[in-house]
Amino acid sequence: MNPYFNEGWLAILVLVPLMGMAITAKAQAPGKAPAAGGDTPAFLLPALPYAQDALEPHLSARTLGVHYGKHHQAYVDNLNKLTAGAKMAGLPLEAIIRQTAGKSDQAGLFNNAAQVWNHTFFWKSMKPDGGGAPTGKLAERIHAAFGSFDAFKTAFTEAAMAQFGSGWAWLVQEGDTLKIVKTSNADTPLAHGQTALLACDVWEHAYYLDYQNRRKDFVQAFLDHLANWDFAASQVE
Ligand code: MN3
Repeated sequence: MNPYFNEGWLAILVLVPLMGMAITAKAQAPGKAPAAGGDTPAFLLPALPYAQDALEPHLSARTLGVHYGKHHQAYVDNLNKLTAGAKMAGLPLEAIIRQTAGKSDQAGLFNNAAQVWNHTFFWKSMKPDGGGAPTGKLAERIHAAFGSFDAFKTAFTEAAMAQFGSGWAWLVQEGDTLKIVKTSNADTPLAHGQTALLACDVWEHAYYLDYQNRRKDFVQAFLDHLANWDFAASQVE
């Protein structure tokens, strides 16, 4: 009697049903529970407004790849986990941020929702060949609020440097006035009744691969080469 004959048939007898189960399981996974709305997450990572290498040499593709592809994506993923099956999942991001702001029992939800919003705003606050000075009405309002554009730049840099640890520097509109504010961690002007015009992320992950501990050089590059003043002007109310 040939022992290989028996083993071969044994293998076929065991493997064929297993393969069938695998194929069936694979075919069922993507379409499971279509009646419940499928697996489409409530919040998606918005597309970057430019290519990942478009801000070089001031911000590298490596920095943008990690910052957008890992950090921003993680905030989106966490937000989806935290809102899964909850009523909040159906609300606009801004409403979640306003509803959870200042509530210590909802800090996780606030932090992730606000960071999704802050980063989307930050990408729009930059553009290739940005920087320079604003024009038109925004320029007039900056002069009225800070005395000159140079004075604005000095004050914005000081705010970015004075933010101890992780956070953000912002140009905001509050009523009829423009202000520079800094916020800690995920905190955002949205939670304080202010309208954000321009954002600079000063978490170390925003600049460390390119500038290491030289936050001031990063802020300078942001103002001189990246700031998108057309976007800022479009946000003025
Ligand atoms: Mn960041």
